[in-house]
Amino acid sequence: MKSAKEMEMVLKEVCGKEIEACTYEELYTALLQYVEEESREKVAPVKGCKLYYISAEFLIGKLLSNNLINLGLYDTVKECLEAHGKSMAELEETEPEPSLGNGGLGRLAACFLDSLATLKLPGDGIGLRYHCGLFHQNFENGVQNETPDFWLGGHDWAQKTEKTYTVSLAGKDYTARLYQIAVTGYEGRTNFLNLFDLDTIDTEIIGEGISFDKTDIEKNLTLFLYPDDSDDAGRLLRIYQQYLMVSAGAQMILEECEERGSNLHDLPEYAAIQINDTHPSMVIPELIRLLGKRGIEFEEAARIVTKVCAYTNHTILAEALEKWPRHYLEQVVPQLMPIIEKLDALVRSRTQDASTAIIDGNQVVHMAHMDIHFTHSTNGVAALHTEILKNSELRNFYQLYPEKFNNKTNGITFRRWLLECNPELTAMIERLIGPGFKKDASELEKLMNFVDDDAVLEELADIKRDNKKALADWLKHNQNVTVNPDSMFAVQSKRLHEYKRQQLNLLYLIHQYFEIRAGHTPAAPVTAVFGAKAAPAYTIAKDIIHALLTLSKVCESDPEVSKWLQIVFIENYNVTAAEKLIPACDLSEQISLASKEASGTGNMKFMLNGALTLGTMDGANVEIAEKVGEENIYIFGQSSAQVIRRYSHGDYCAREWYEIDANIRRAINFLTGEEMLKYGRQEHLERLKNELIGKDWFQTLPDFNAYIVRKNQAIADYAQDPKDWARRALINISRAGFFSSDRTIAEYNEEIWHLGE
Ligand code: 26V
Repeated sequence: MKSAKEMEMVLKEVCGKEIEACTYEELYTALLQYVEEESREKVAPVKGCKLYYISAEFLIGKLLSNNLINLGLYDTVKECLEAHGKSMAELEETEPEPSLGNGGLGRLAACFLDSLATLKLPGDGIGLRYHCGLFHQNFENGVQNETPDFWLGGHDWAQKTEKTYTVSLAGKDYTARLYQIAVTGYEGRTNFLNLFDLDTIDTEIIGEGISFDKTDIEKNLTLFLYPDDSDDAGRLLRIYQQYLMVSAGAQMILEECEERGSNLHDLPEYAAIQINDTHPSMVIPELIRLLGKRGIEFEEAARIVTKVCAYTNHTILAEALEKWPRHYLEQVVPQLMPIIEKLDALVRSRTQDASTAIIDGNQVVHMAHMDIHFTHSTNGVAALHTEILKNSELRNFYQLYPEKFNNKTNGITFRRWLLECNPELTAMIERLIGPGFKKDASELEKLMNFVDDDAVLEELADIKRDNKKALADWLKHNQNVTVNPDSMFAVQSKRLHEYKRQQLNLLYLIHQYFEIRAGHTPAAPVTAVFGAKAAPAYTIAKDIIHALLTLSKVCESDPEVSKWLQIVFIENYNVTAAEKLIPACDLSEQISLASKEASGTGNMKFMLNGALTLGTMDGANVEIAEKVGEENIYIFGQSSAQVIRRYSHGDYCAREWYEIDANIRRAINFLTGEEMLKYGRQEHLERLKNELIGKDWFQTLPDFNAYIVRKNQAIADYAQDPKDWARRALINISRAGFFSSDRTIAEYNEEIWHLGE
């Protein structure tokens, strides 16, 4: 362990001058280089089986502080910088956030890499080096606007290597180059995130906003994550991207295993591959193809690949379960089509059930079907989700292969989502129960000894107050909005999607607007905070953003209402923003339509940071409720069984609810009333109103009144008994241990991967 003095020597040497004389940019670069070297020291040779986690997304967040924490250097560096008048916070601002992911699926992959390295398990990530990643969001006149996020350019963590692989796309050869980001665990080993890219990518082809020529593969292949797929060219581009990732990845895996002594017939002893959702599914036929080229005949290759690969399902939403018209694959990856056909024939020899075919009667290729047939494990990401897969969505597959199905409830890394983002709370916990919880999260349970300790509860409340103040300062600095840290912070931050039901929150806020104007003020002032990006082509999602931004102005301009209710929308919500927002939250909004949110992981982050959850019995909320007990969570709404029944009967009629219920009618009509039209756009608001009355596919209206009651109960409890609120927050923290991704990864390893050292 280095002292601050030694750290000073290191920095001075790398920068070639006194720390005082360095810019933050220079210090950042020096530290990046230093951390890189320290991380490399922890690279260990692999014995036995190694994991390859293939994923289209890795939402890793900024790396400097995280790596310093994991290397045990954070306090030393901070002390050293402060001794020379430099601030860690300003240093952190110089680092761009890597734009390699979109939401929970990508963040989960990043948490998993941290836990693998922390548990000293050999496990690398495989993905793509997107030049602009997901778009940058800003609001212009109340509307989401998308621009490219040029996060590359300065000094970044991905090191260019000399390793390249040839990948054939539509019959033409391209050279995929490997870049590597070192992933250092907390007191653990160093693994790598392997990212592939082409040398020929050209950001100059980006035109207005995030538009570009989708057919110019050589220049565009890794420009953006999830390019707009509303046309053929966009959908083909997705397949091009996916194949680049899996073909280069599969070649790298085989090369590594052969170097370590595999004869490829014994590949399952050397490699485990986890397929993160369906985006990397083509790795199955690609591996079979590559094994074939090395002389292994088809049936054996299919058996080997089935043993090596495992698949994780992250959603039951039909539109997210990828399926491609056969002619797309014939165009982009003609070399895979004969293999996919043979796999389909093999399936048909196993079962008569046409619903499980890989290629259906309409010549559409179902990627998830291929995954389930030709991997040895299919897992859901929370207990309820896995049950729904087994009993509803994937029932026919479960009947075929009951032994393949298993649950792995998601988790989050406590290093980033507690140690890094909430140092004050971390220090308090450490003082009370010692440092063991950092590596064994179940030790948080020891905090239960303090739930009746007034001094501890007061301290916890003070920490929350400080974090709210810090968020308020950050919002002032970044968006020039002023919020009241003495109000209750109710936060809904996640991708914008109708199933997540930001529109339910919107209707509640309209309801509150009416109530306040009628003199029925809430028990405490409330700040409703949102963070959400909408997919650029998802019209209704963008309309919901517009309605919230418009309502925010309506509330702000009304002096009666603004005393009690403020709506804040964080621009460009990302990992960096989440790290500020989550520690400052009082009430965590997890209000998806039951059955639709596979797990959620934000729910876990908020709980760990001492927020109480207001949620439906969906995803991991169910397990959170089980852990904390019903008095320490606010549950409302229809059950998943009720929702599934309603869908299967097809008898939900939003208009009936609208016509019968005056509260619902009042809130929905307000969308196009004069207050809203004063600031908002009629076309957007009208479309949303019509959607809610005419369709409401995610059943917002049946849960509306229950949501109002539960939320107002939470606000009243918060206002009336702050000490009891703190007590319940502490119970939530102490019961959060289960949701550590270390636990999740240990389960994957014991039941699926069986990794070596
Ligand atoms: C699908 C699609 C479809 C086309 C547009 C772009 C796009 C991007 C991502 C996906 C995959 C959706 C699956 C997903 O992100 N699931 C989330 O996974 C989290 C980690 O398991 C889980 O906590 C969330 O509940 C689940 O929604």
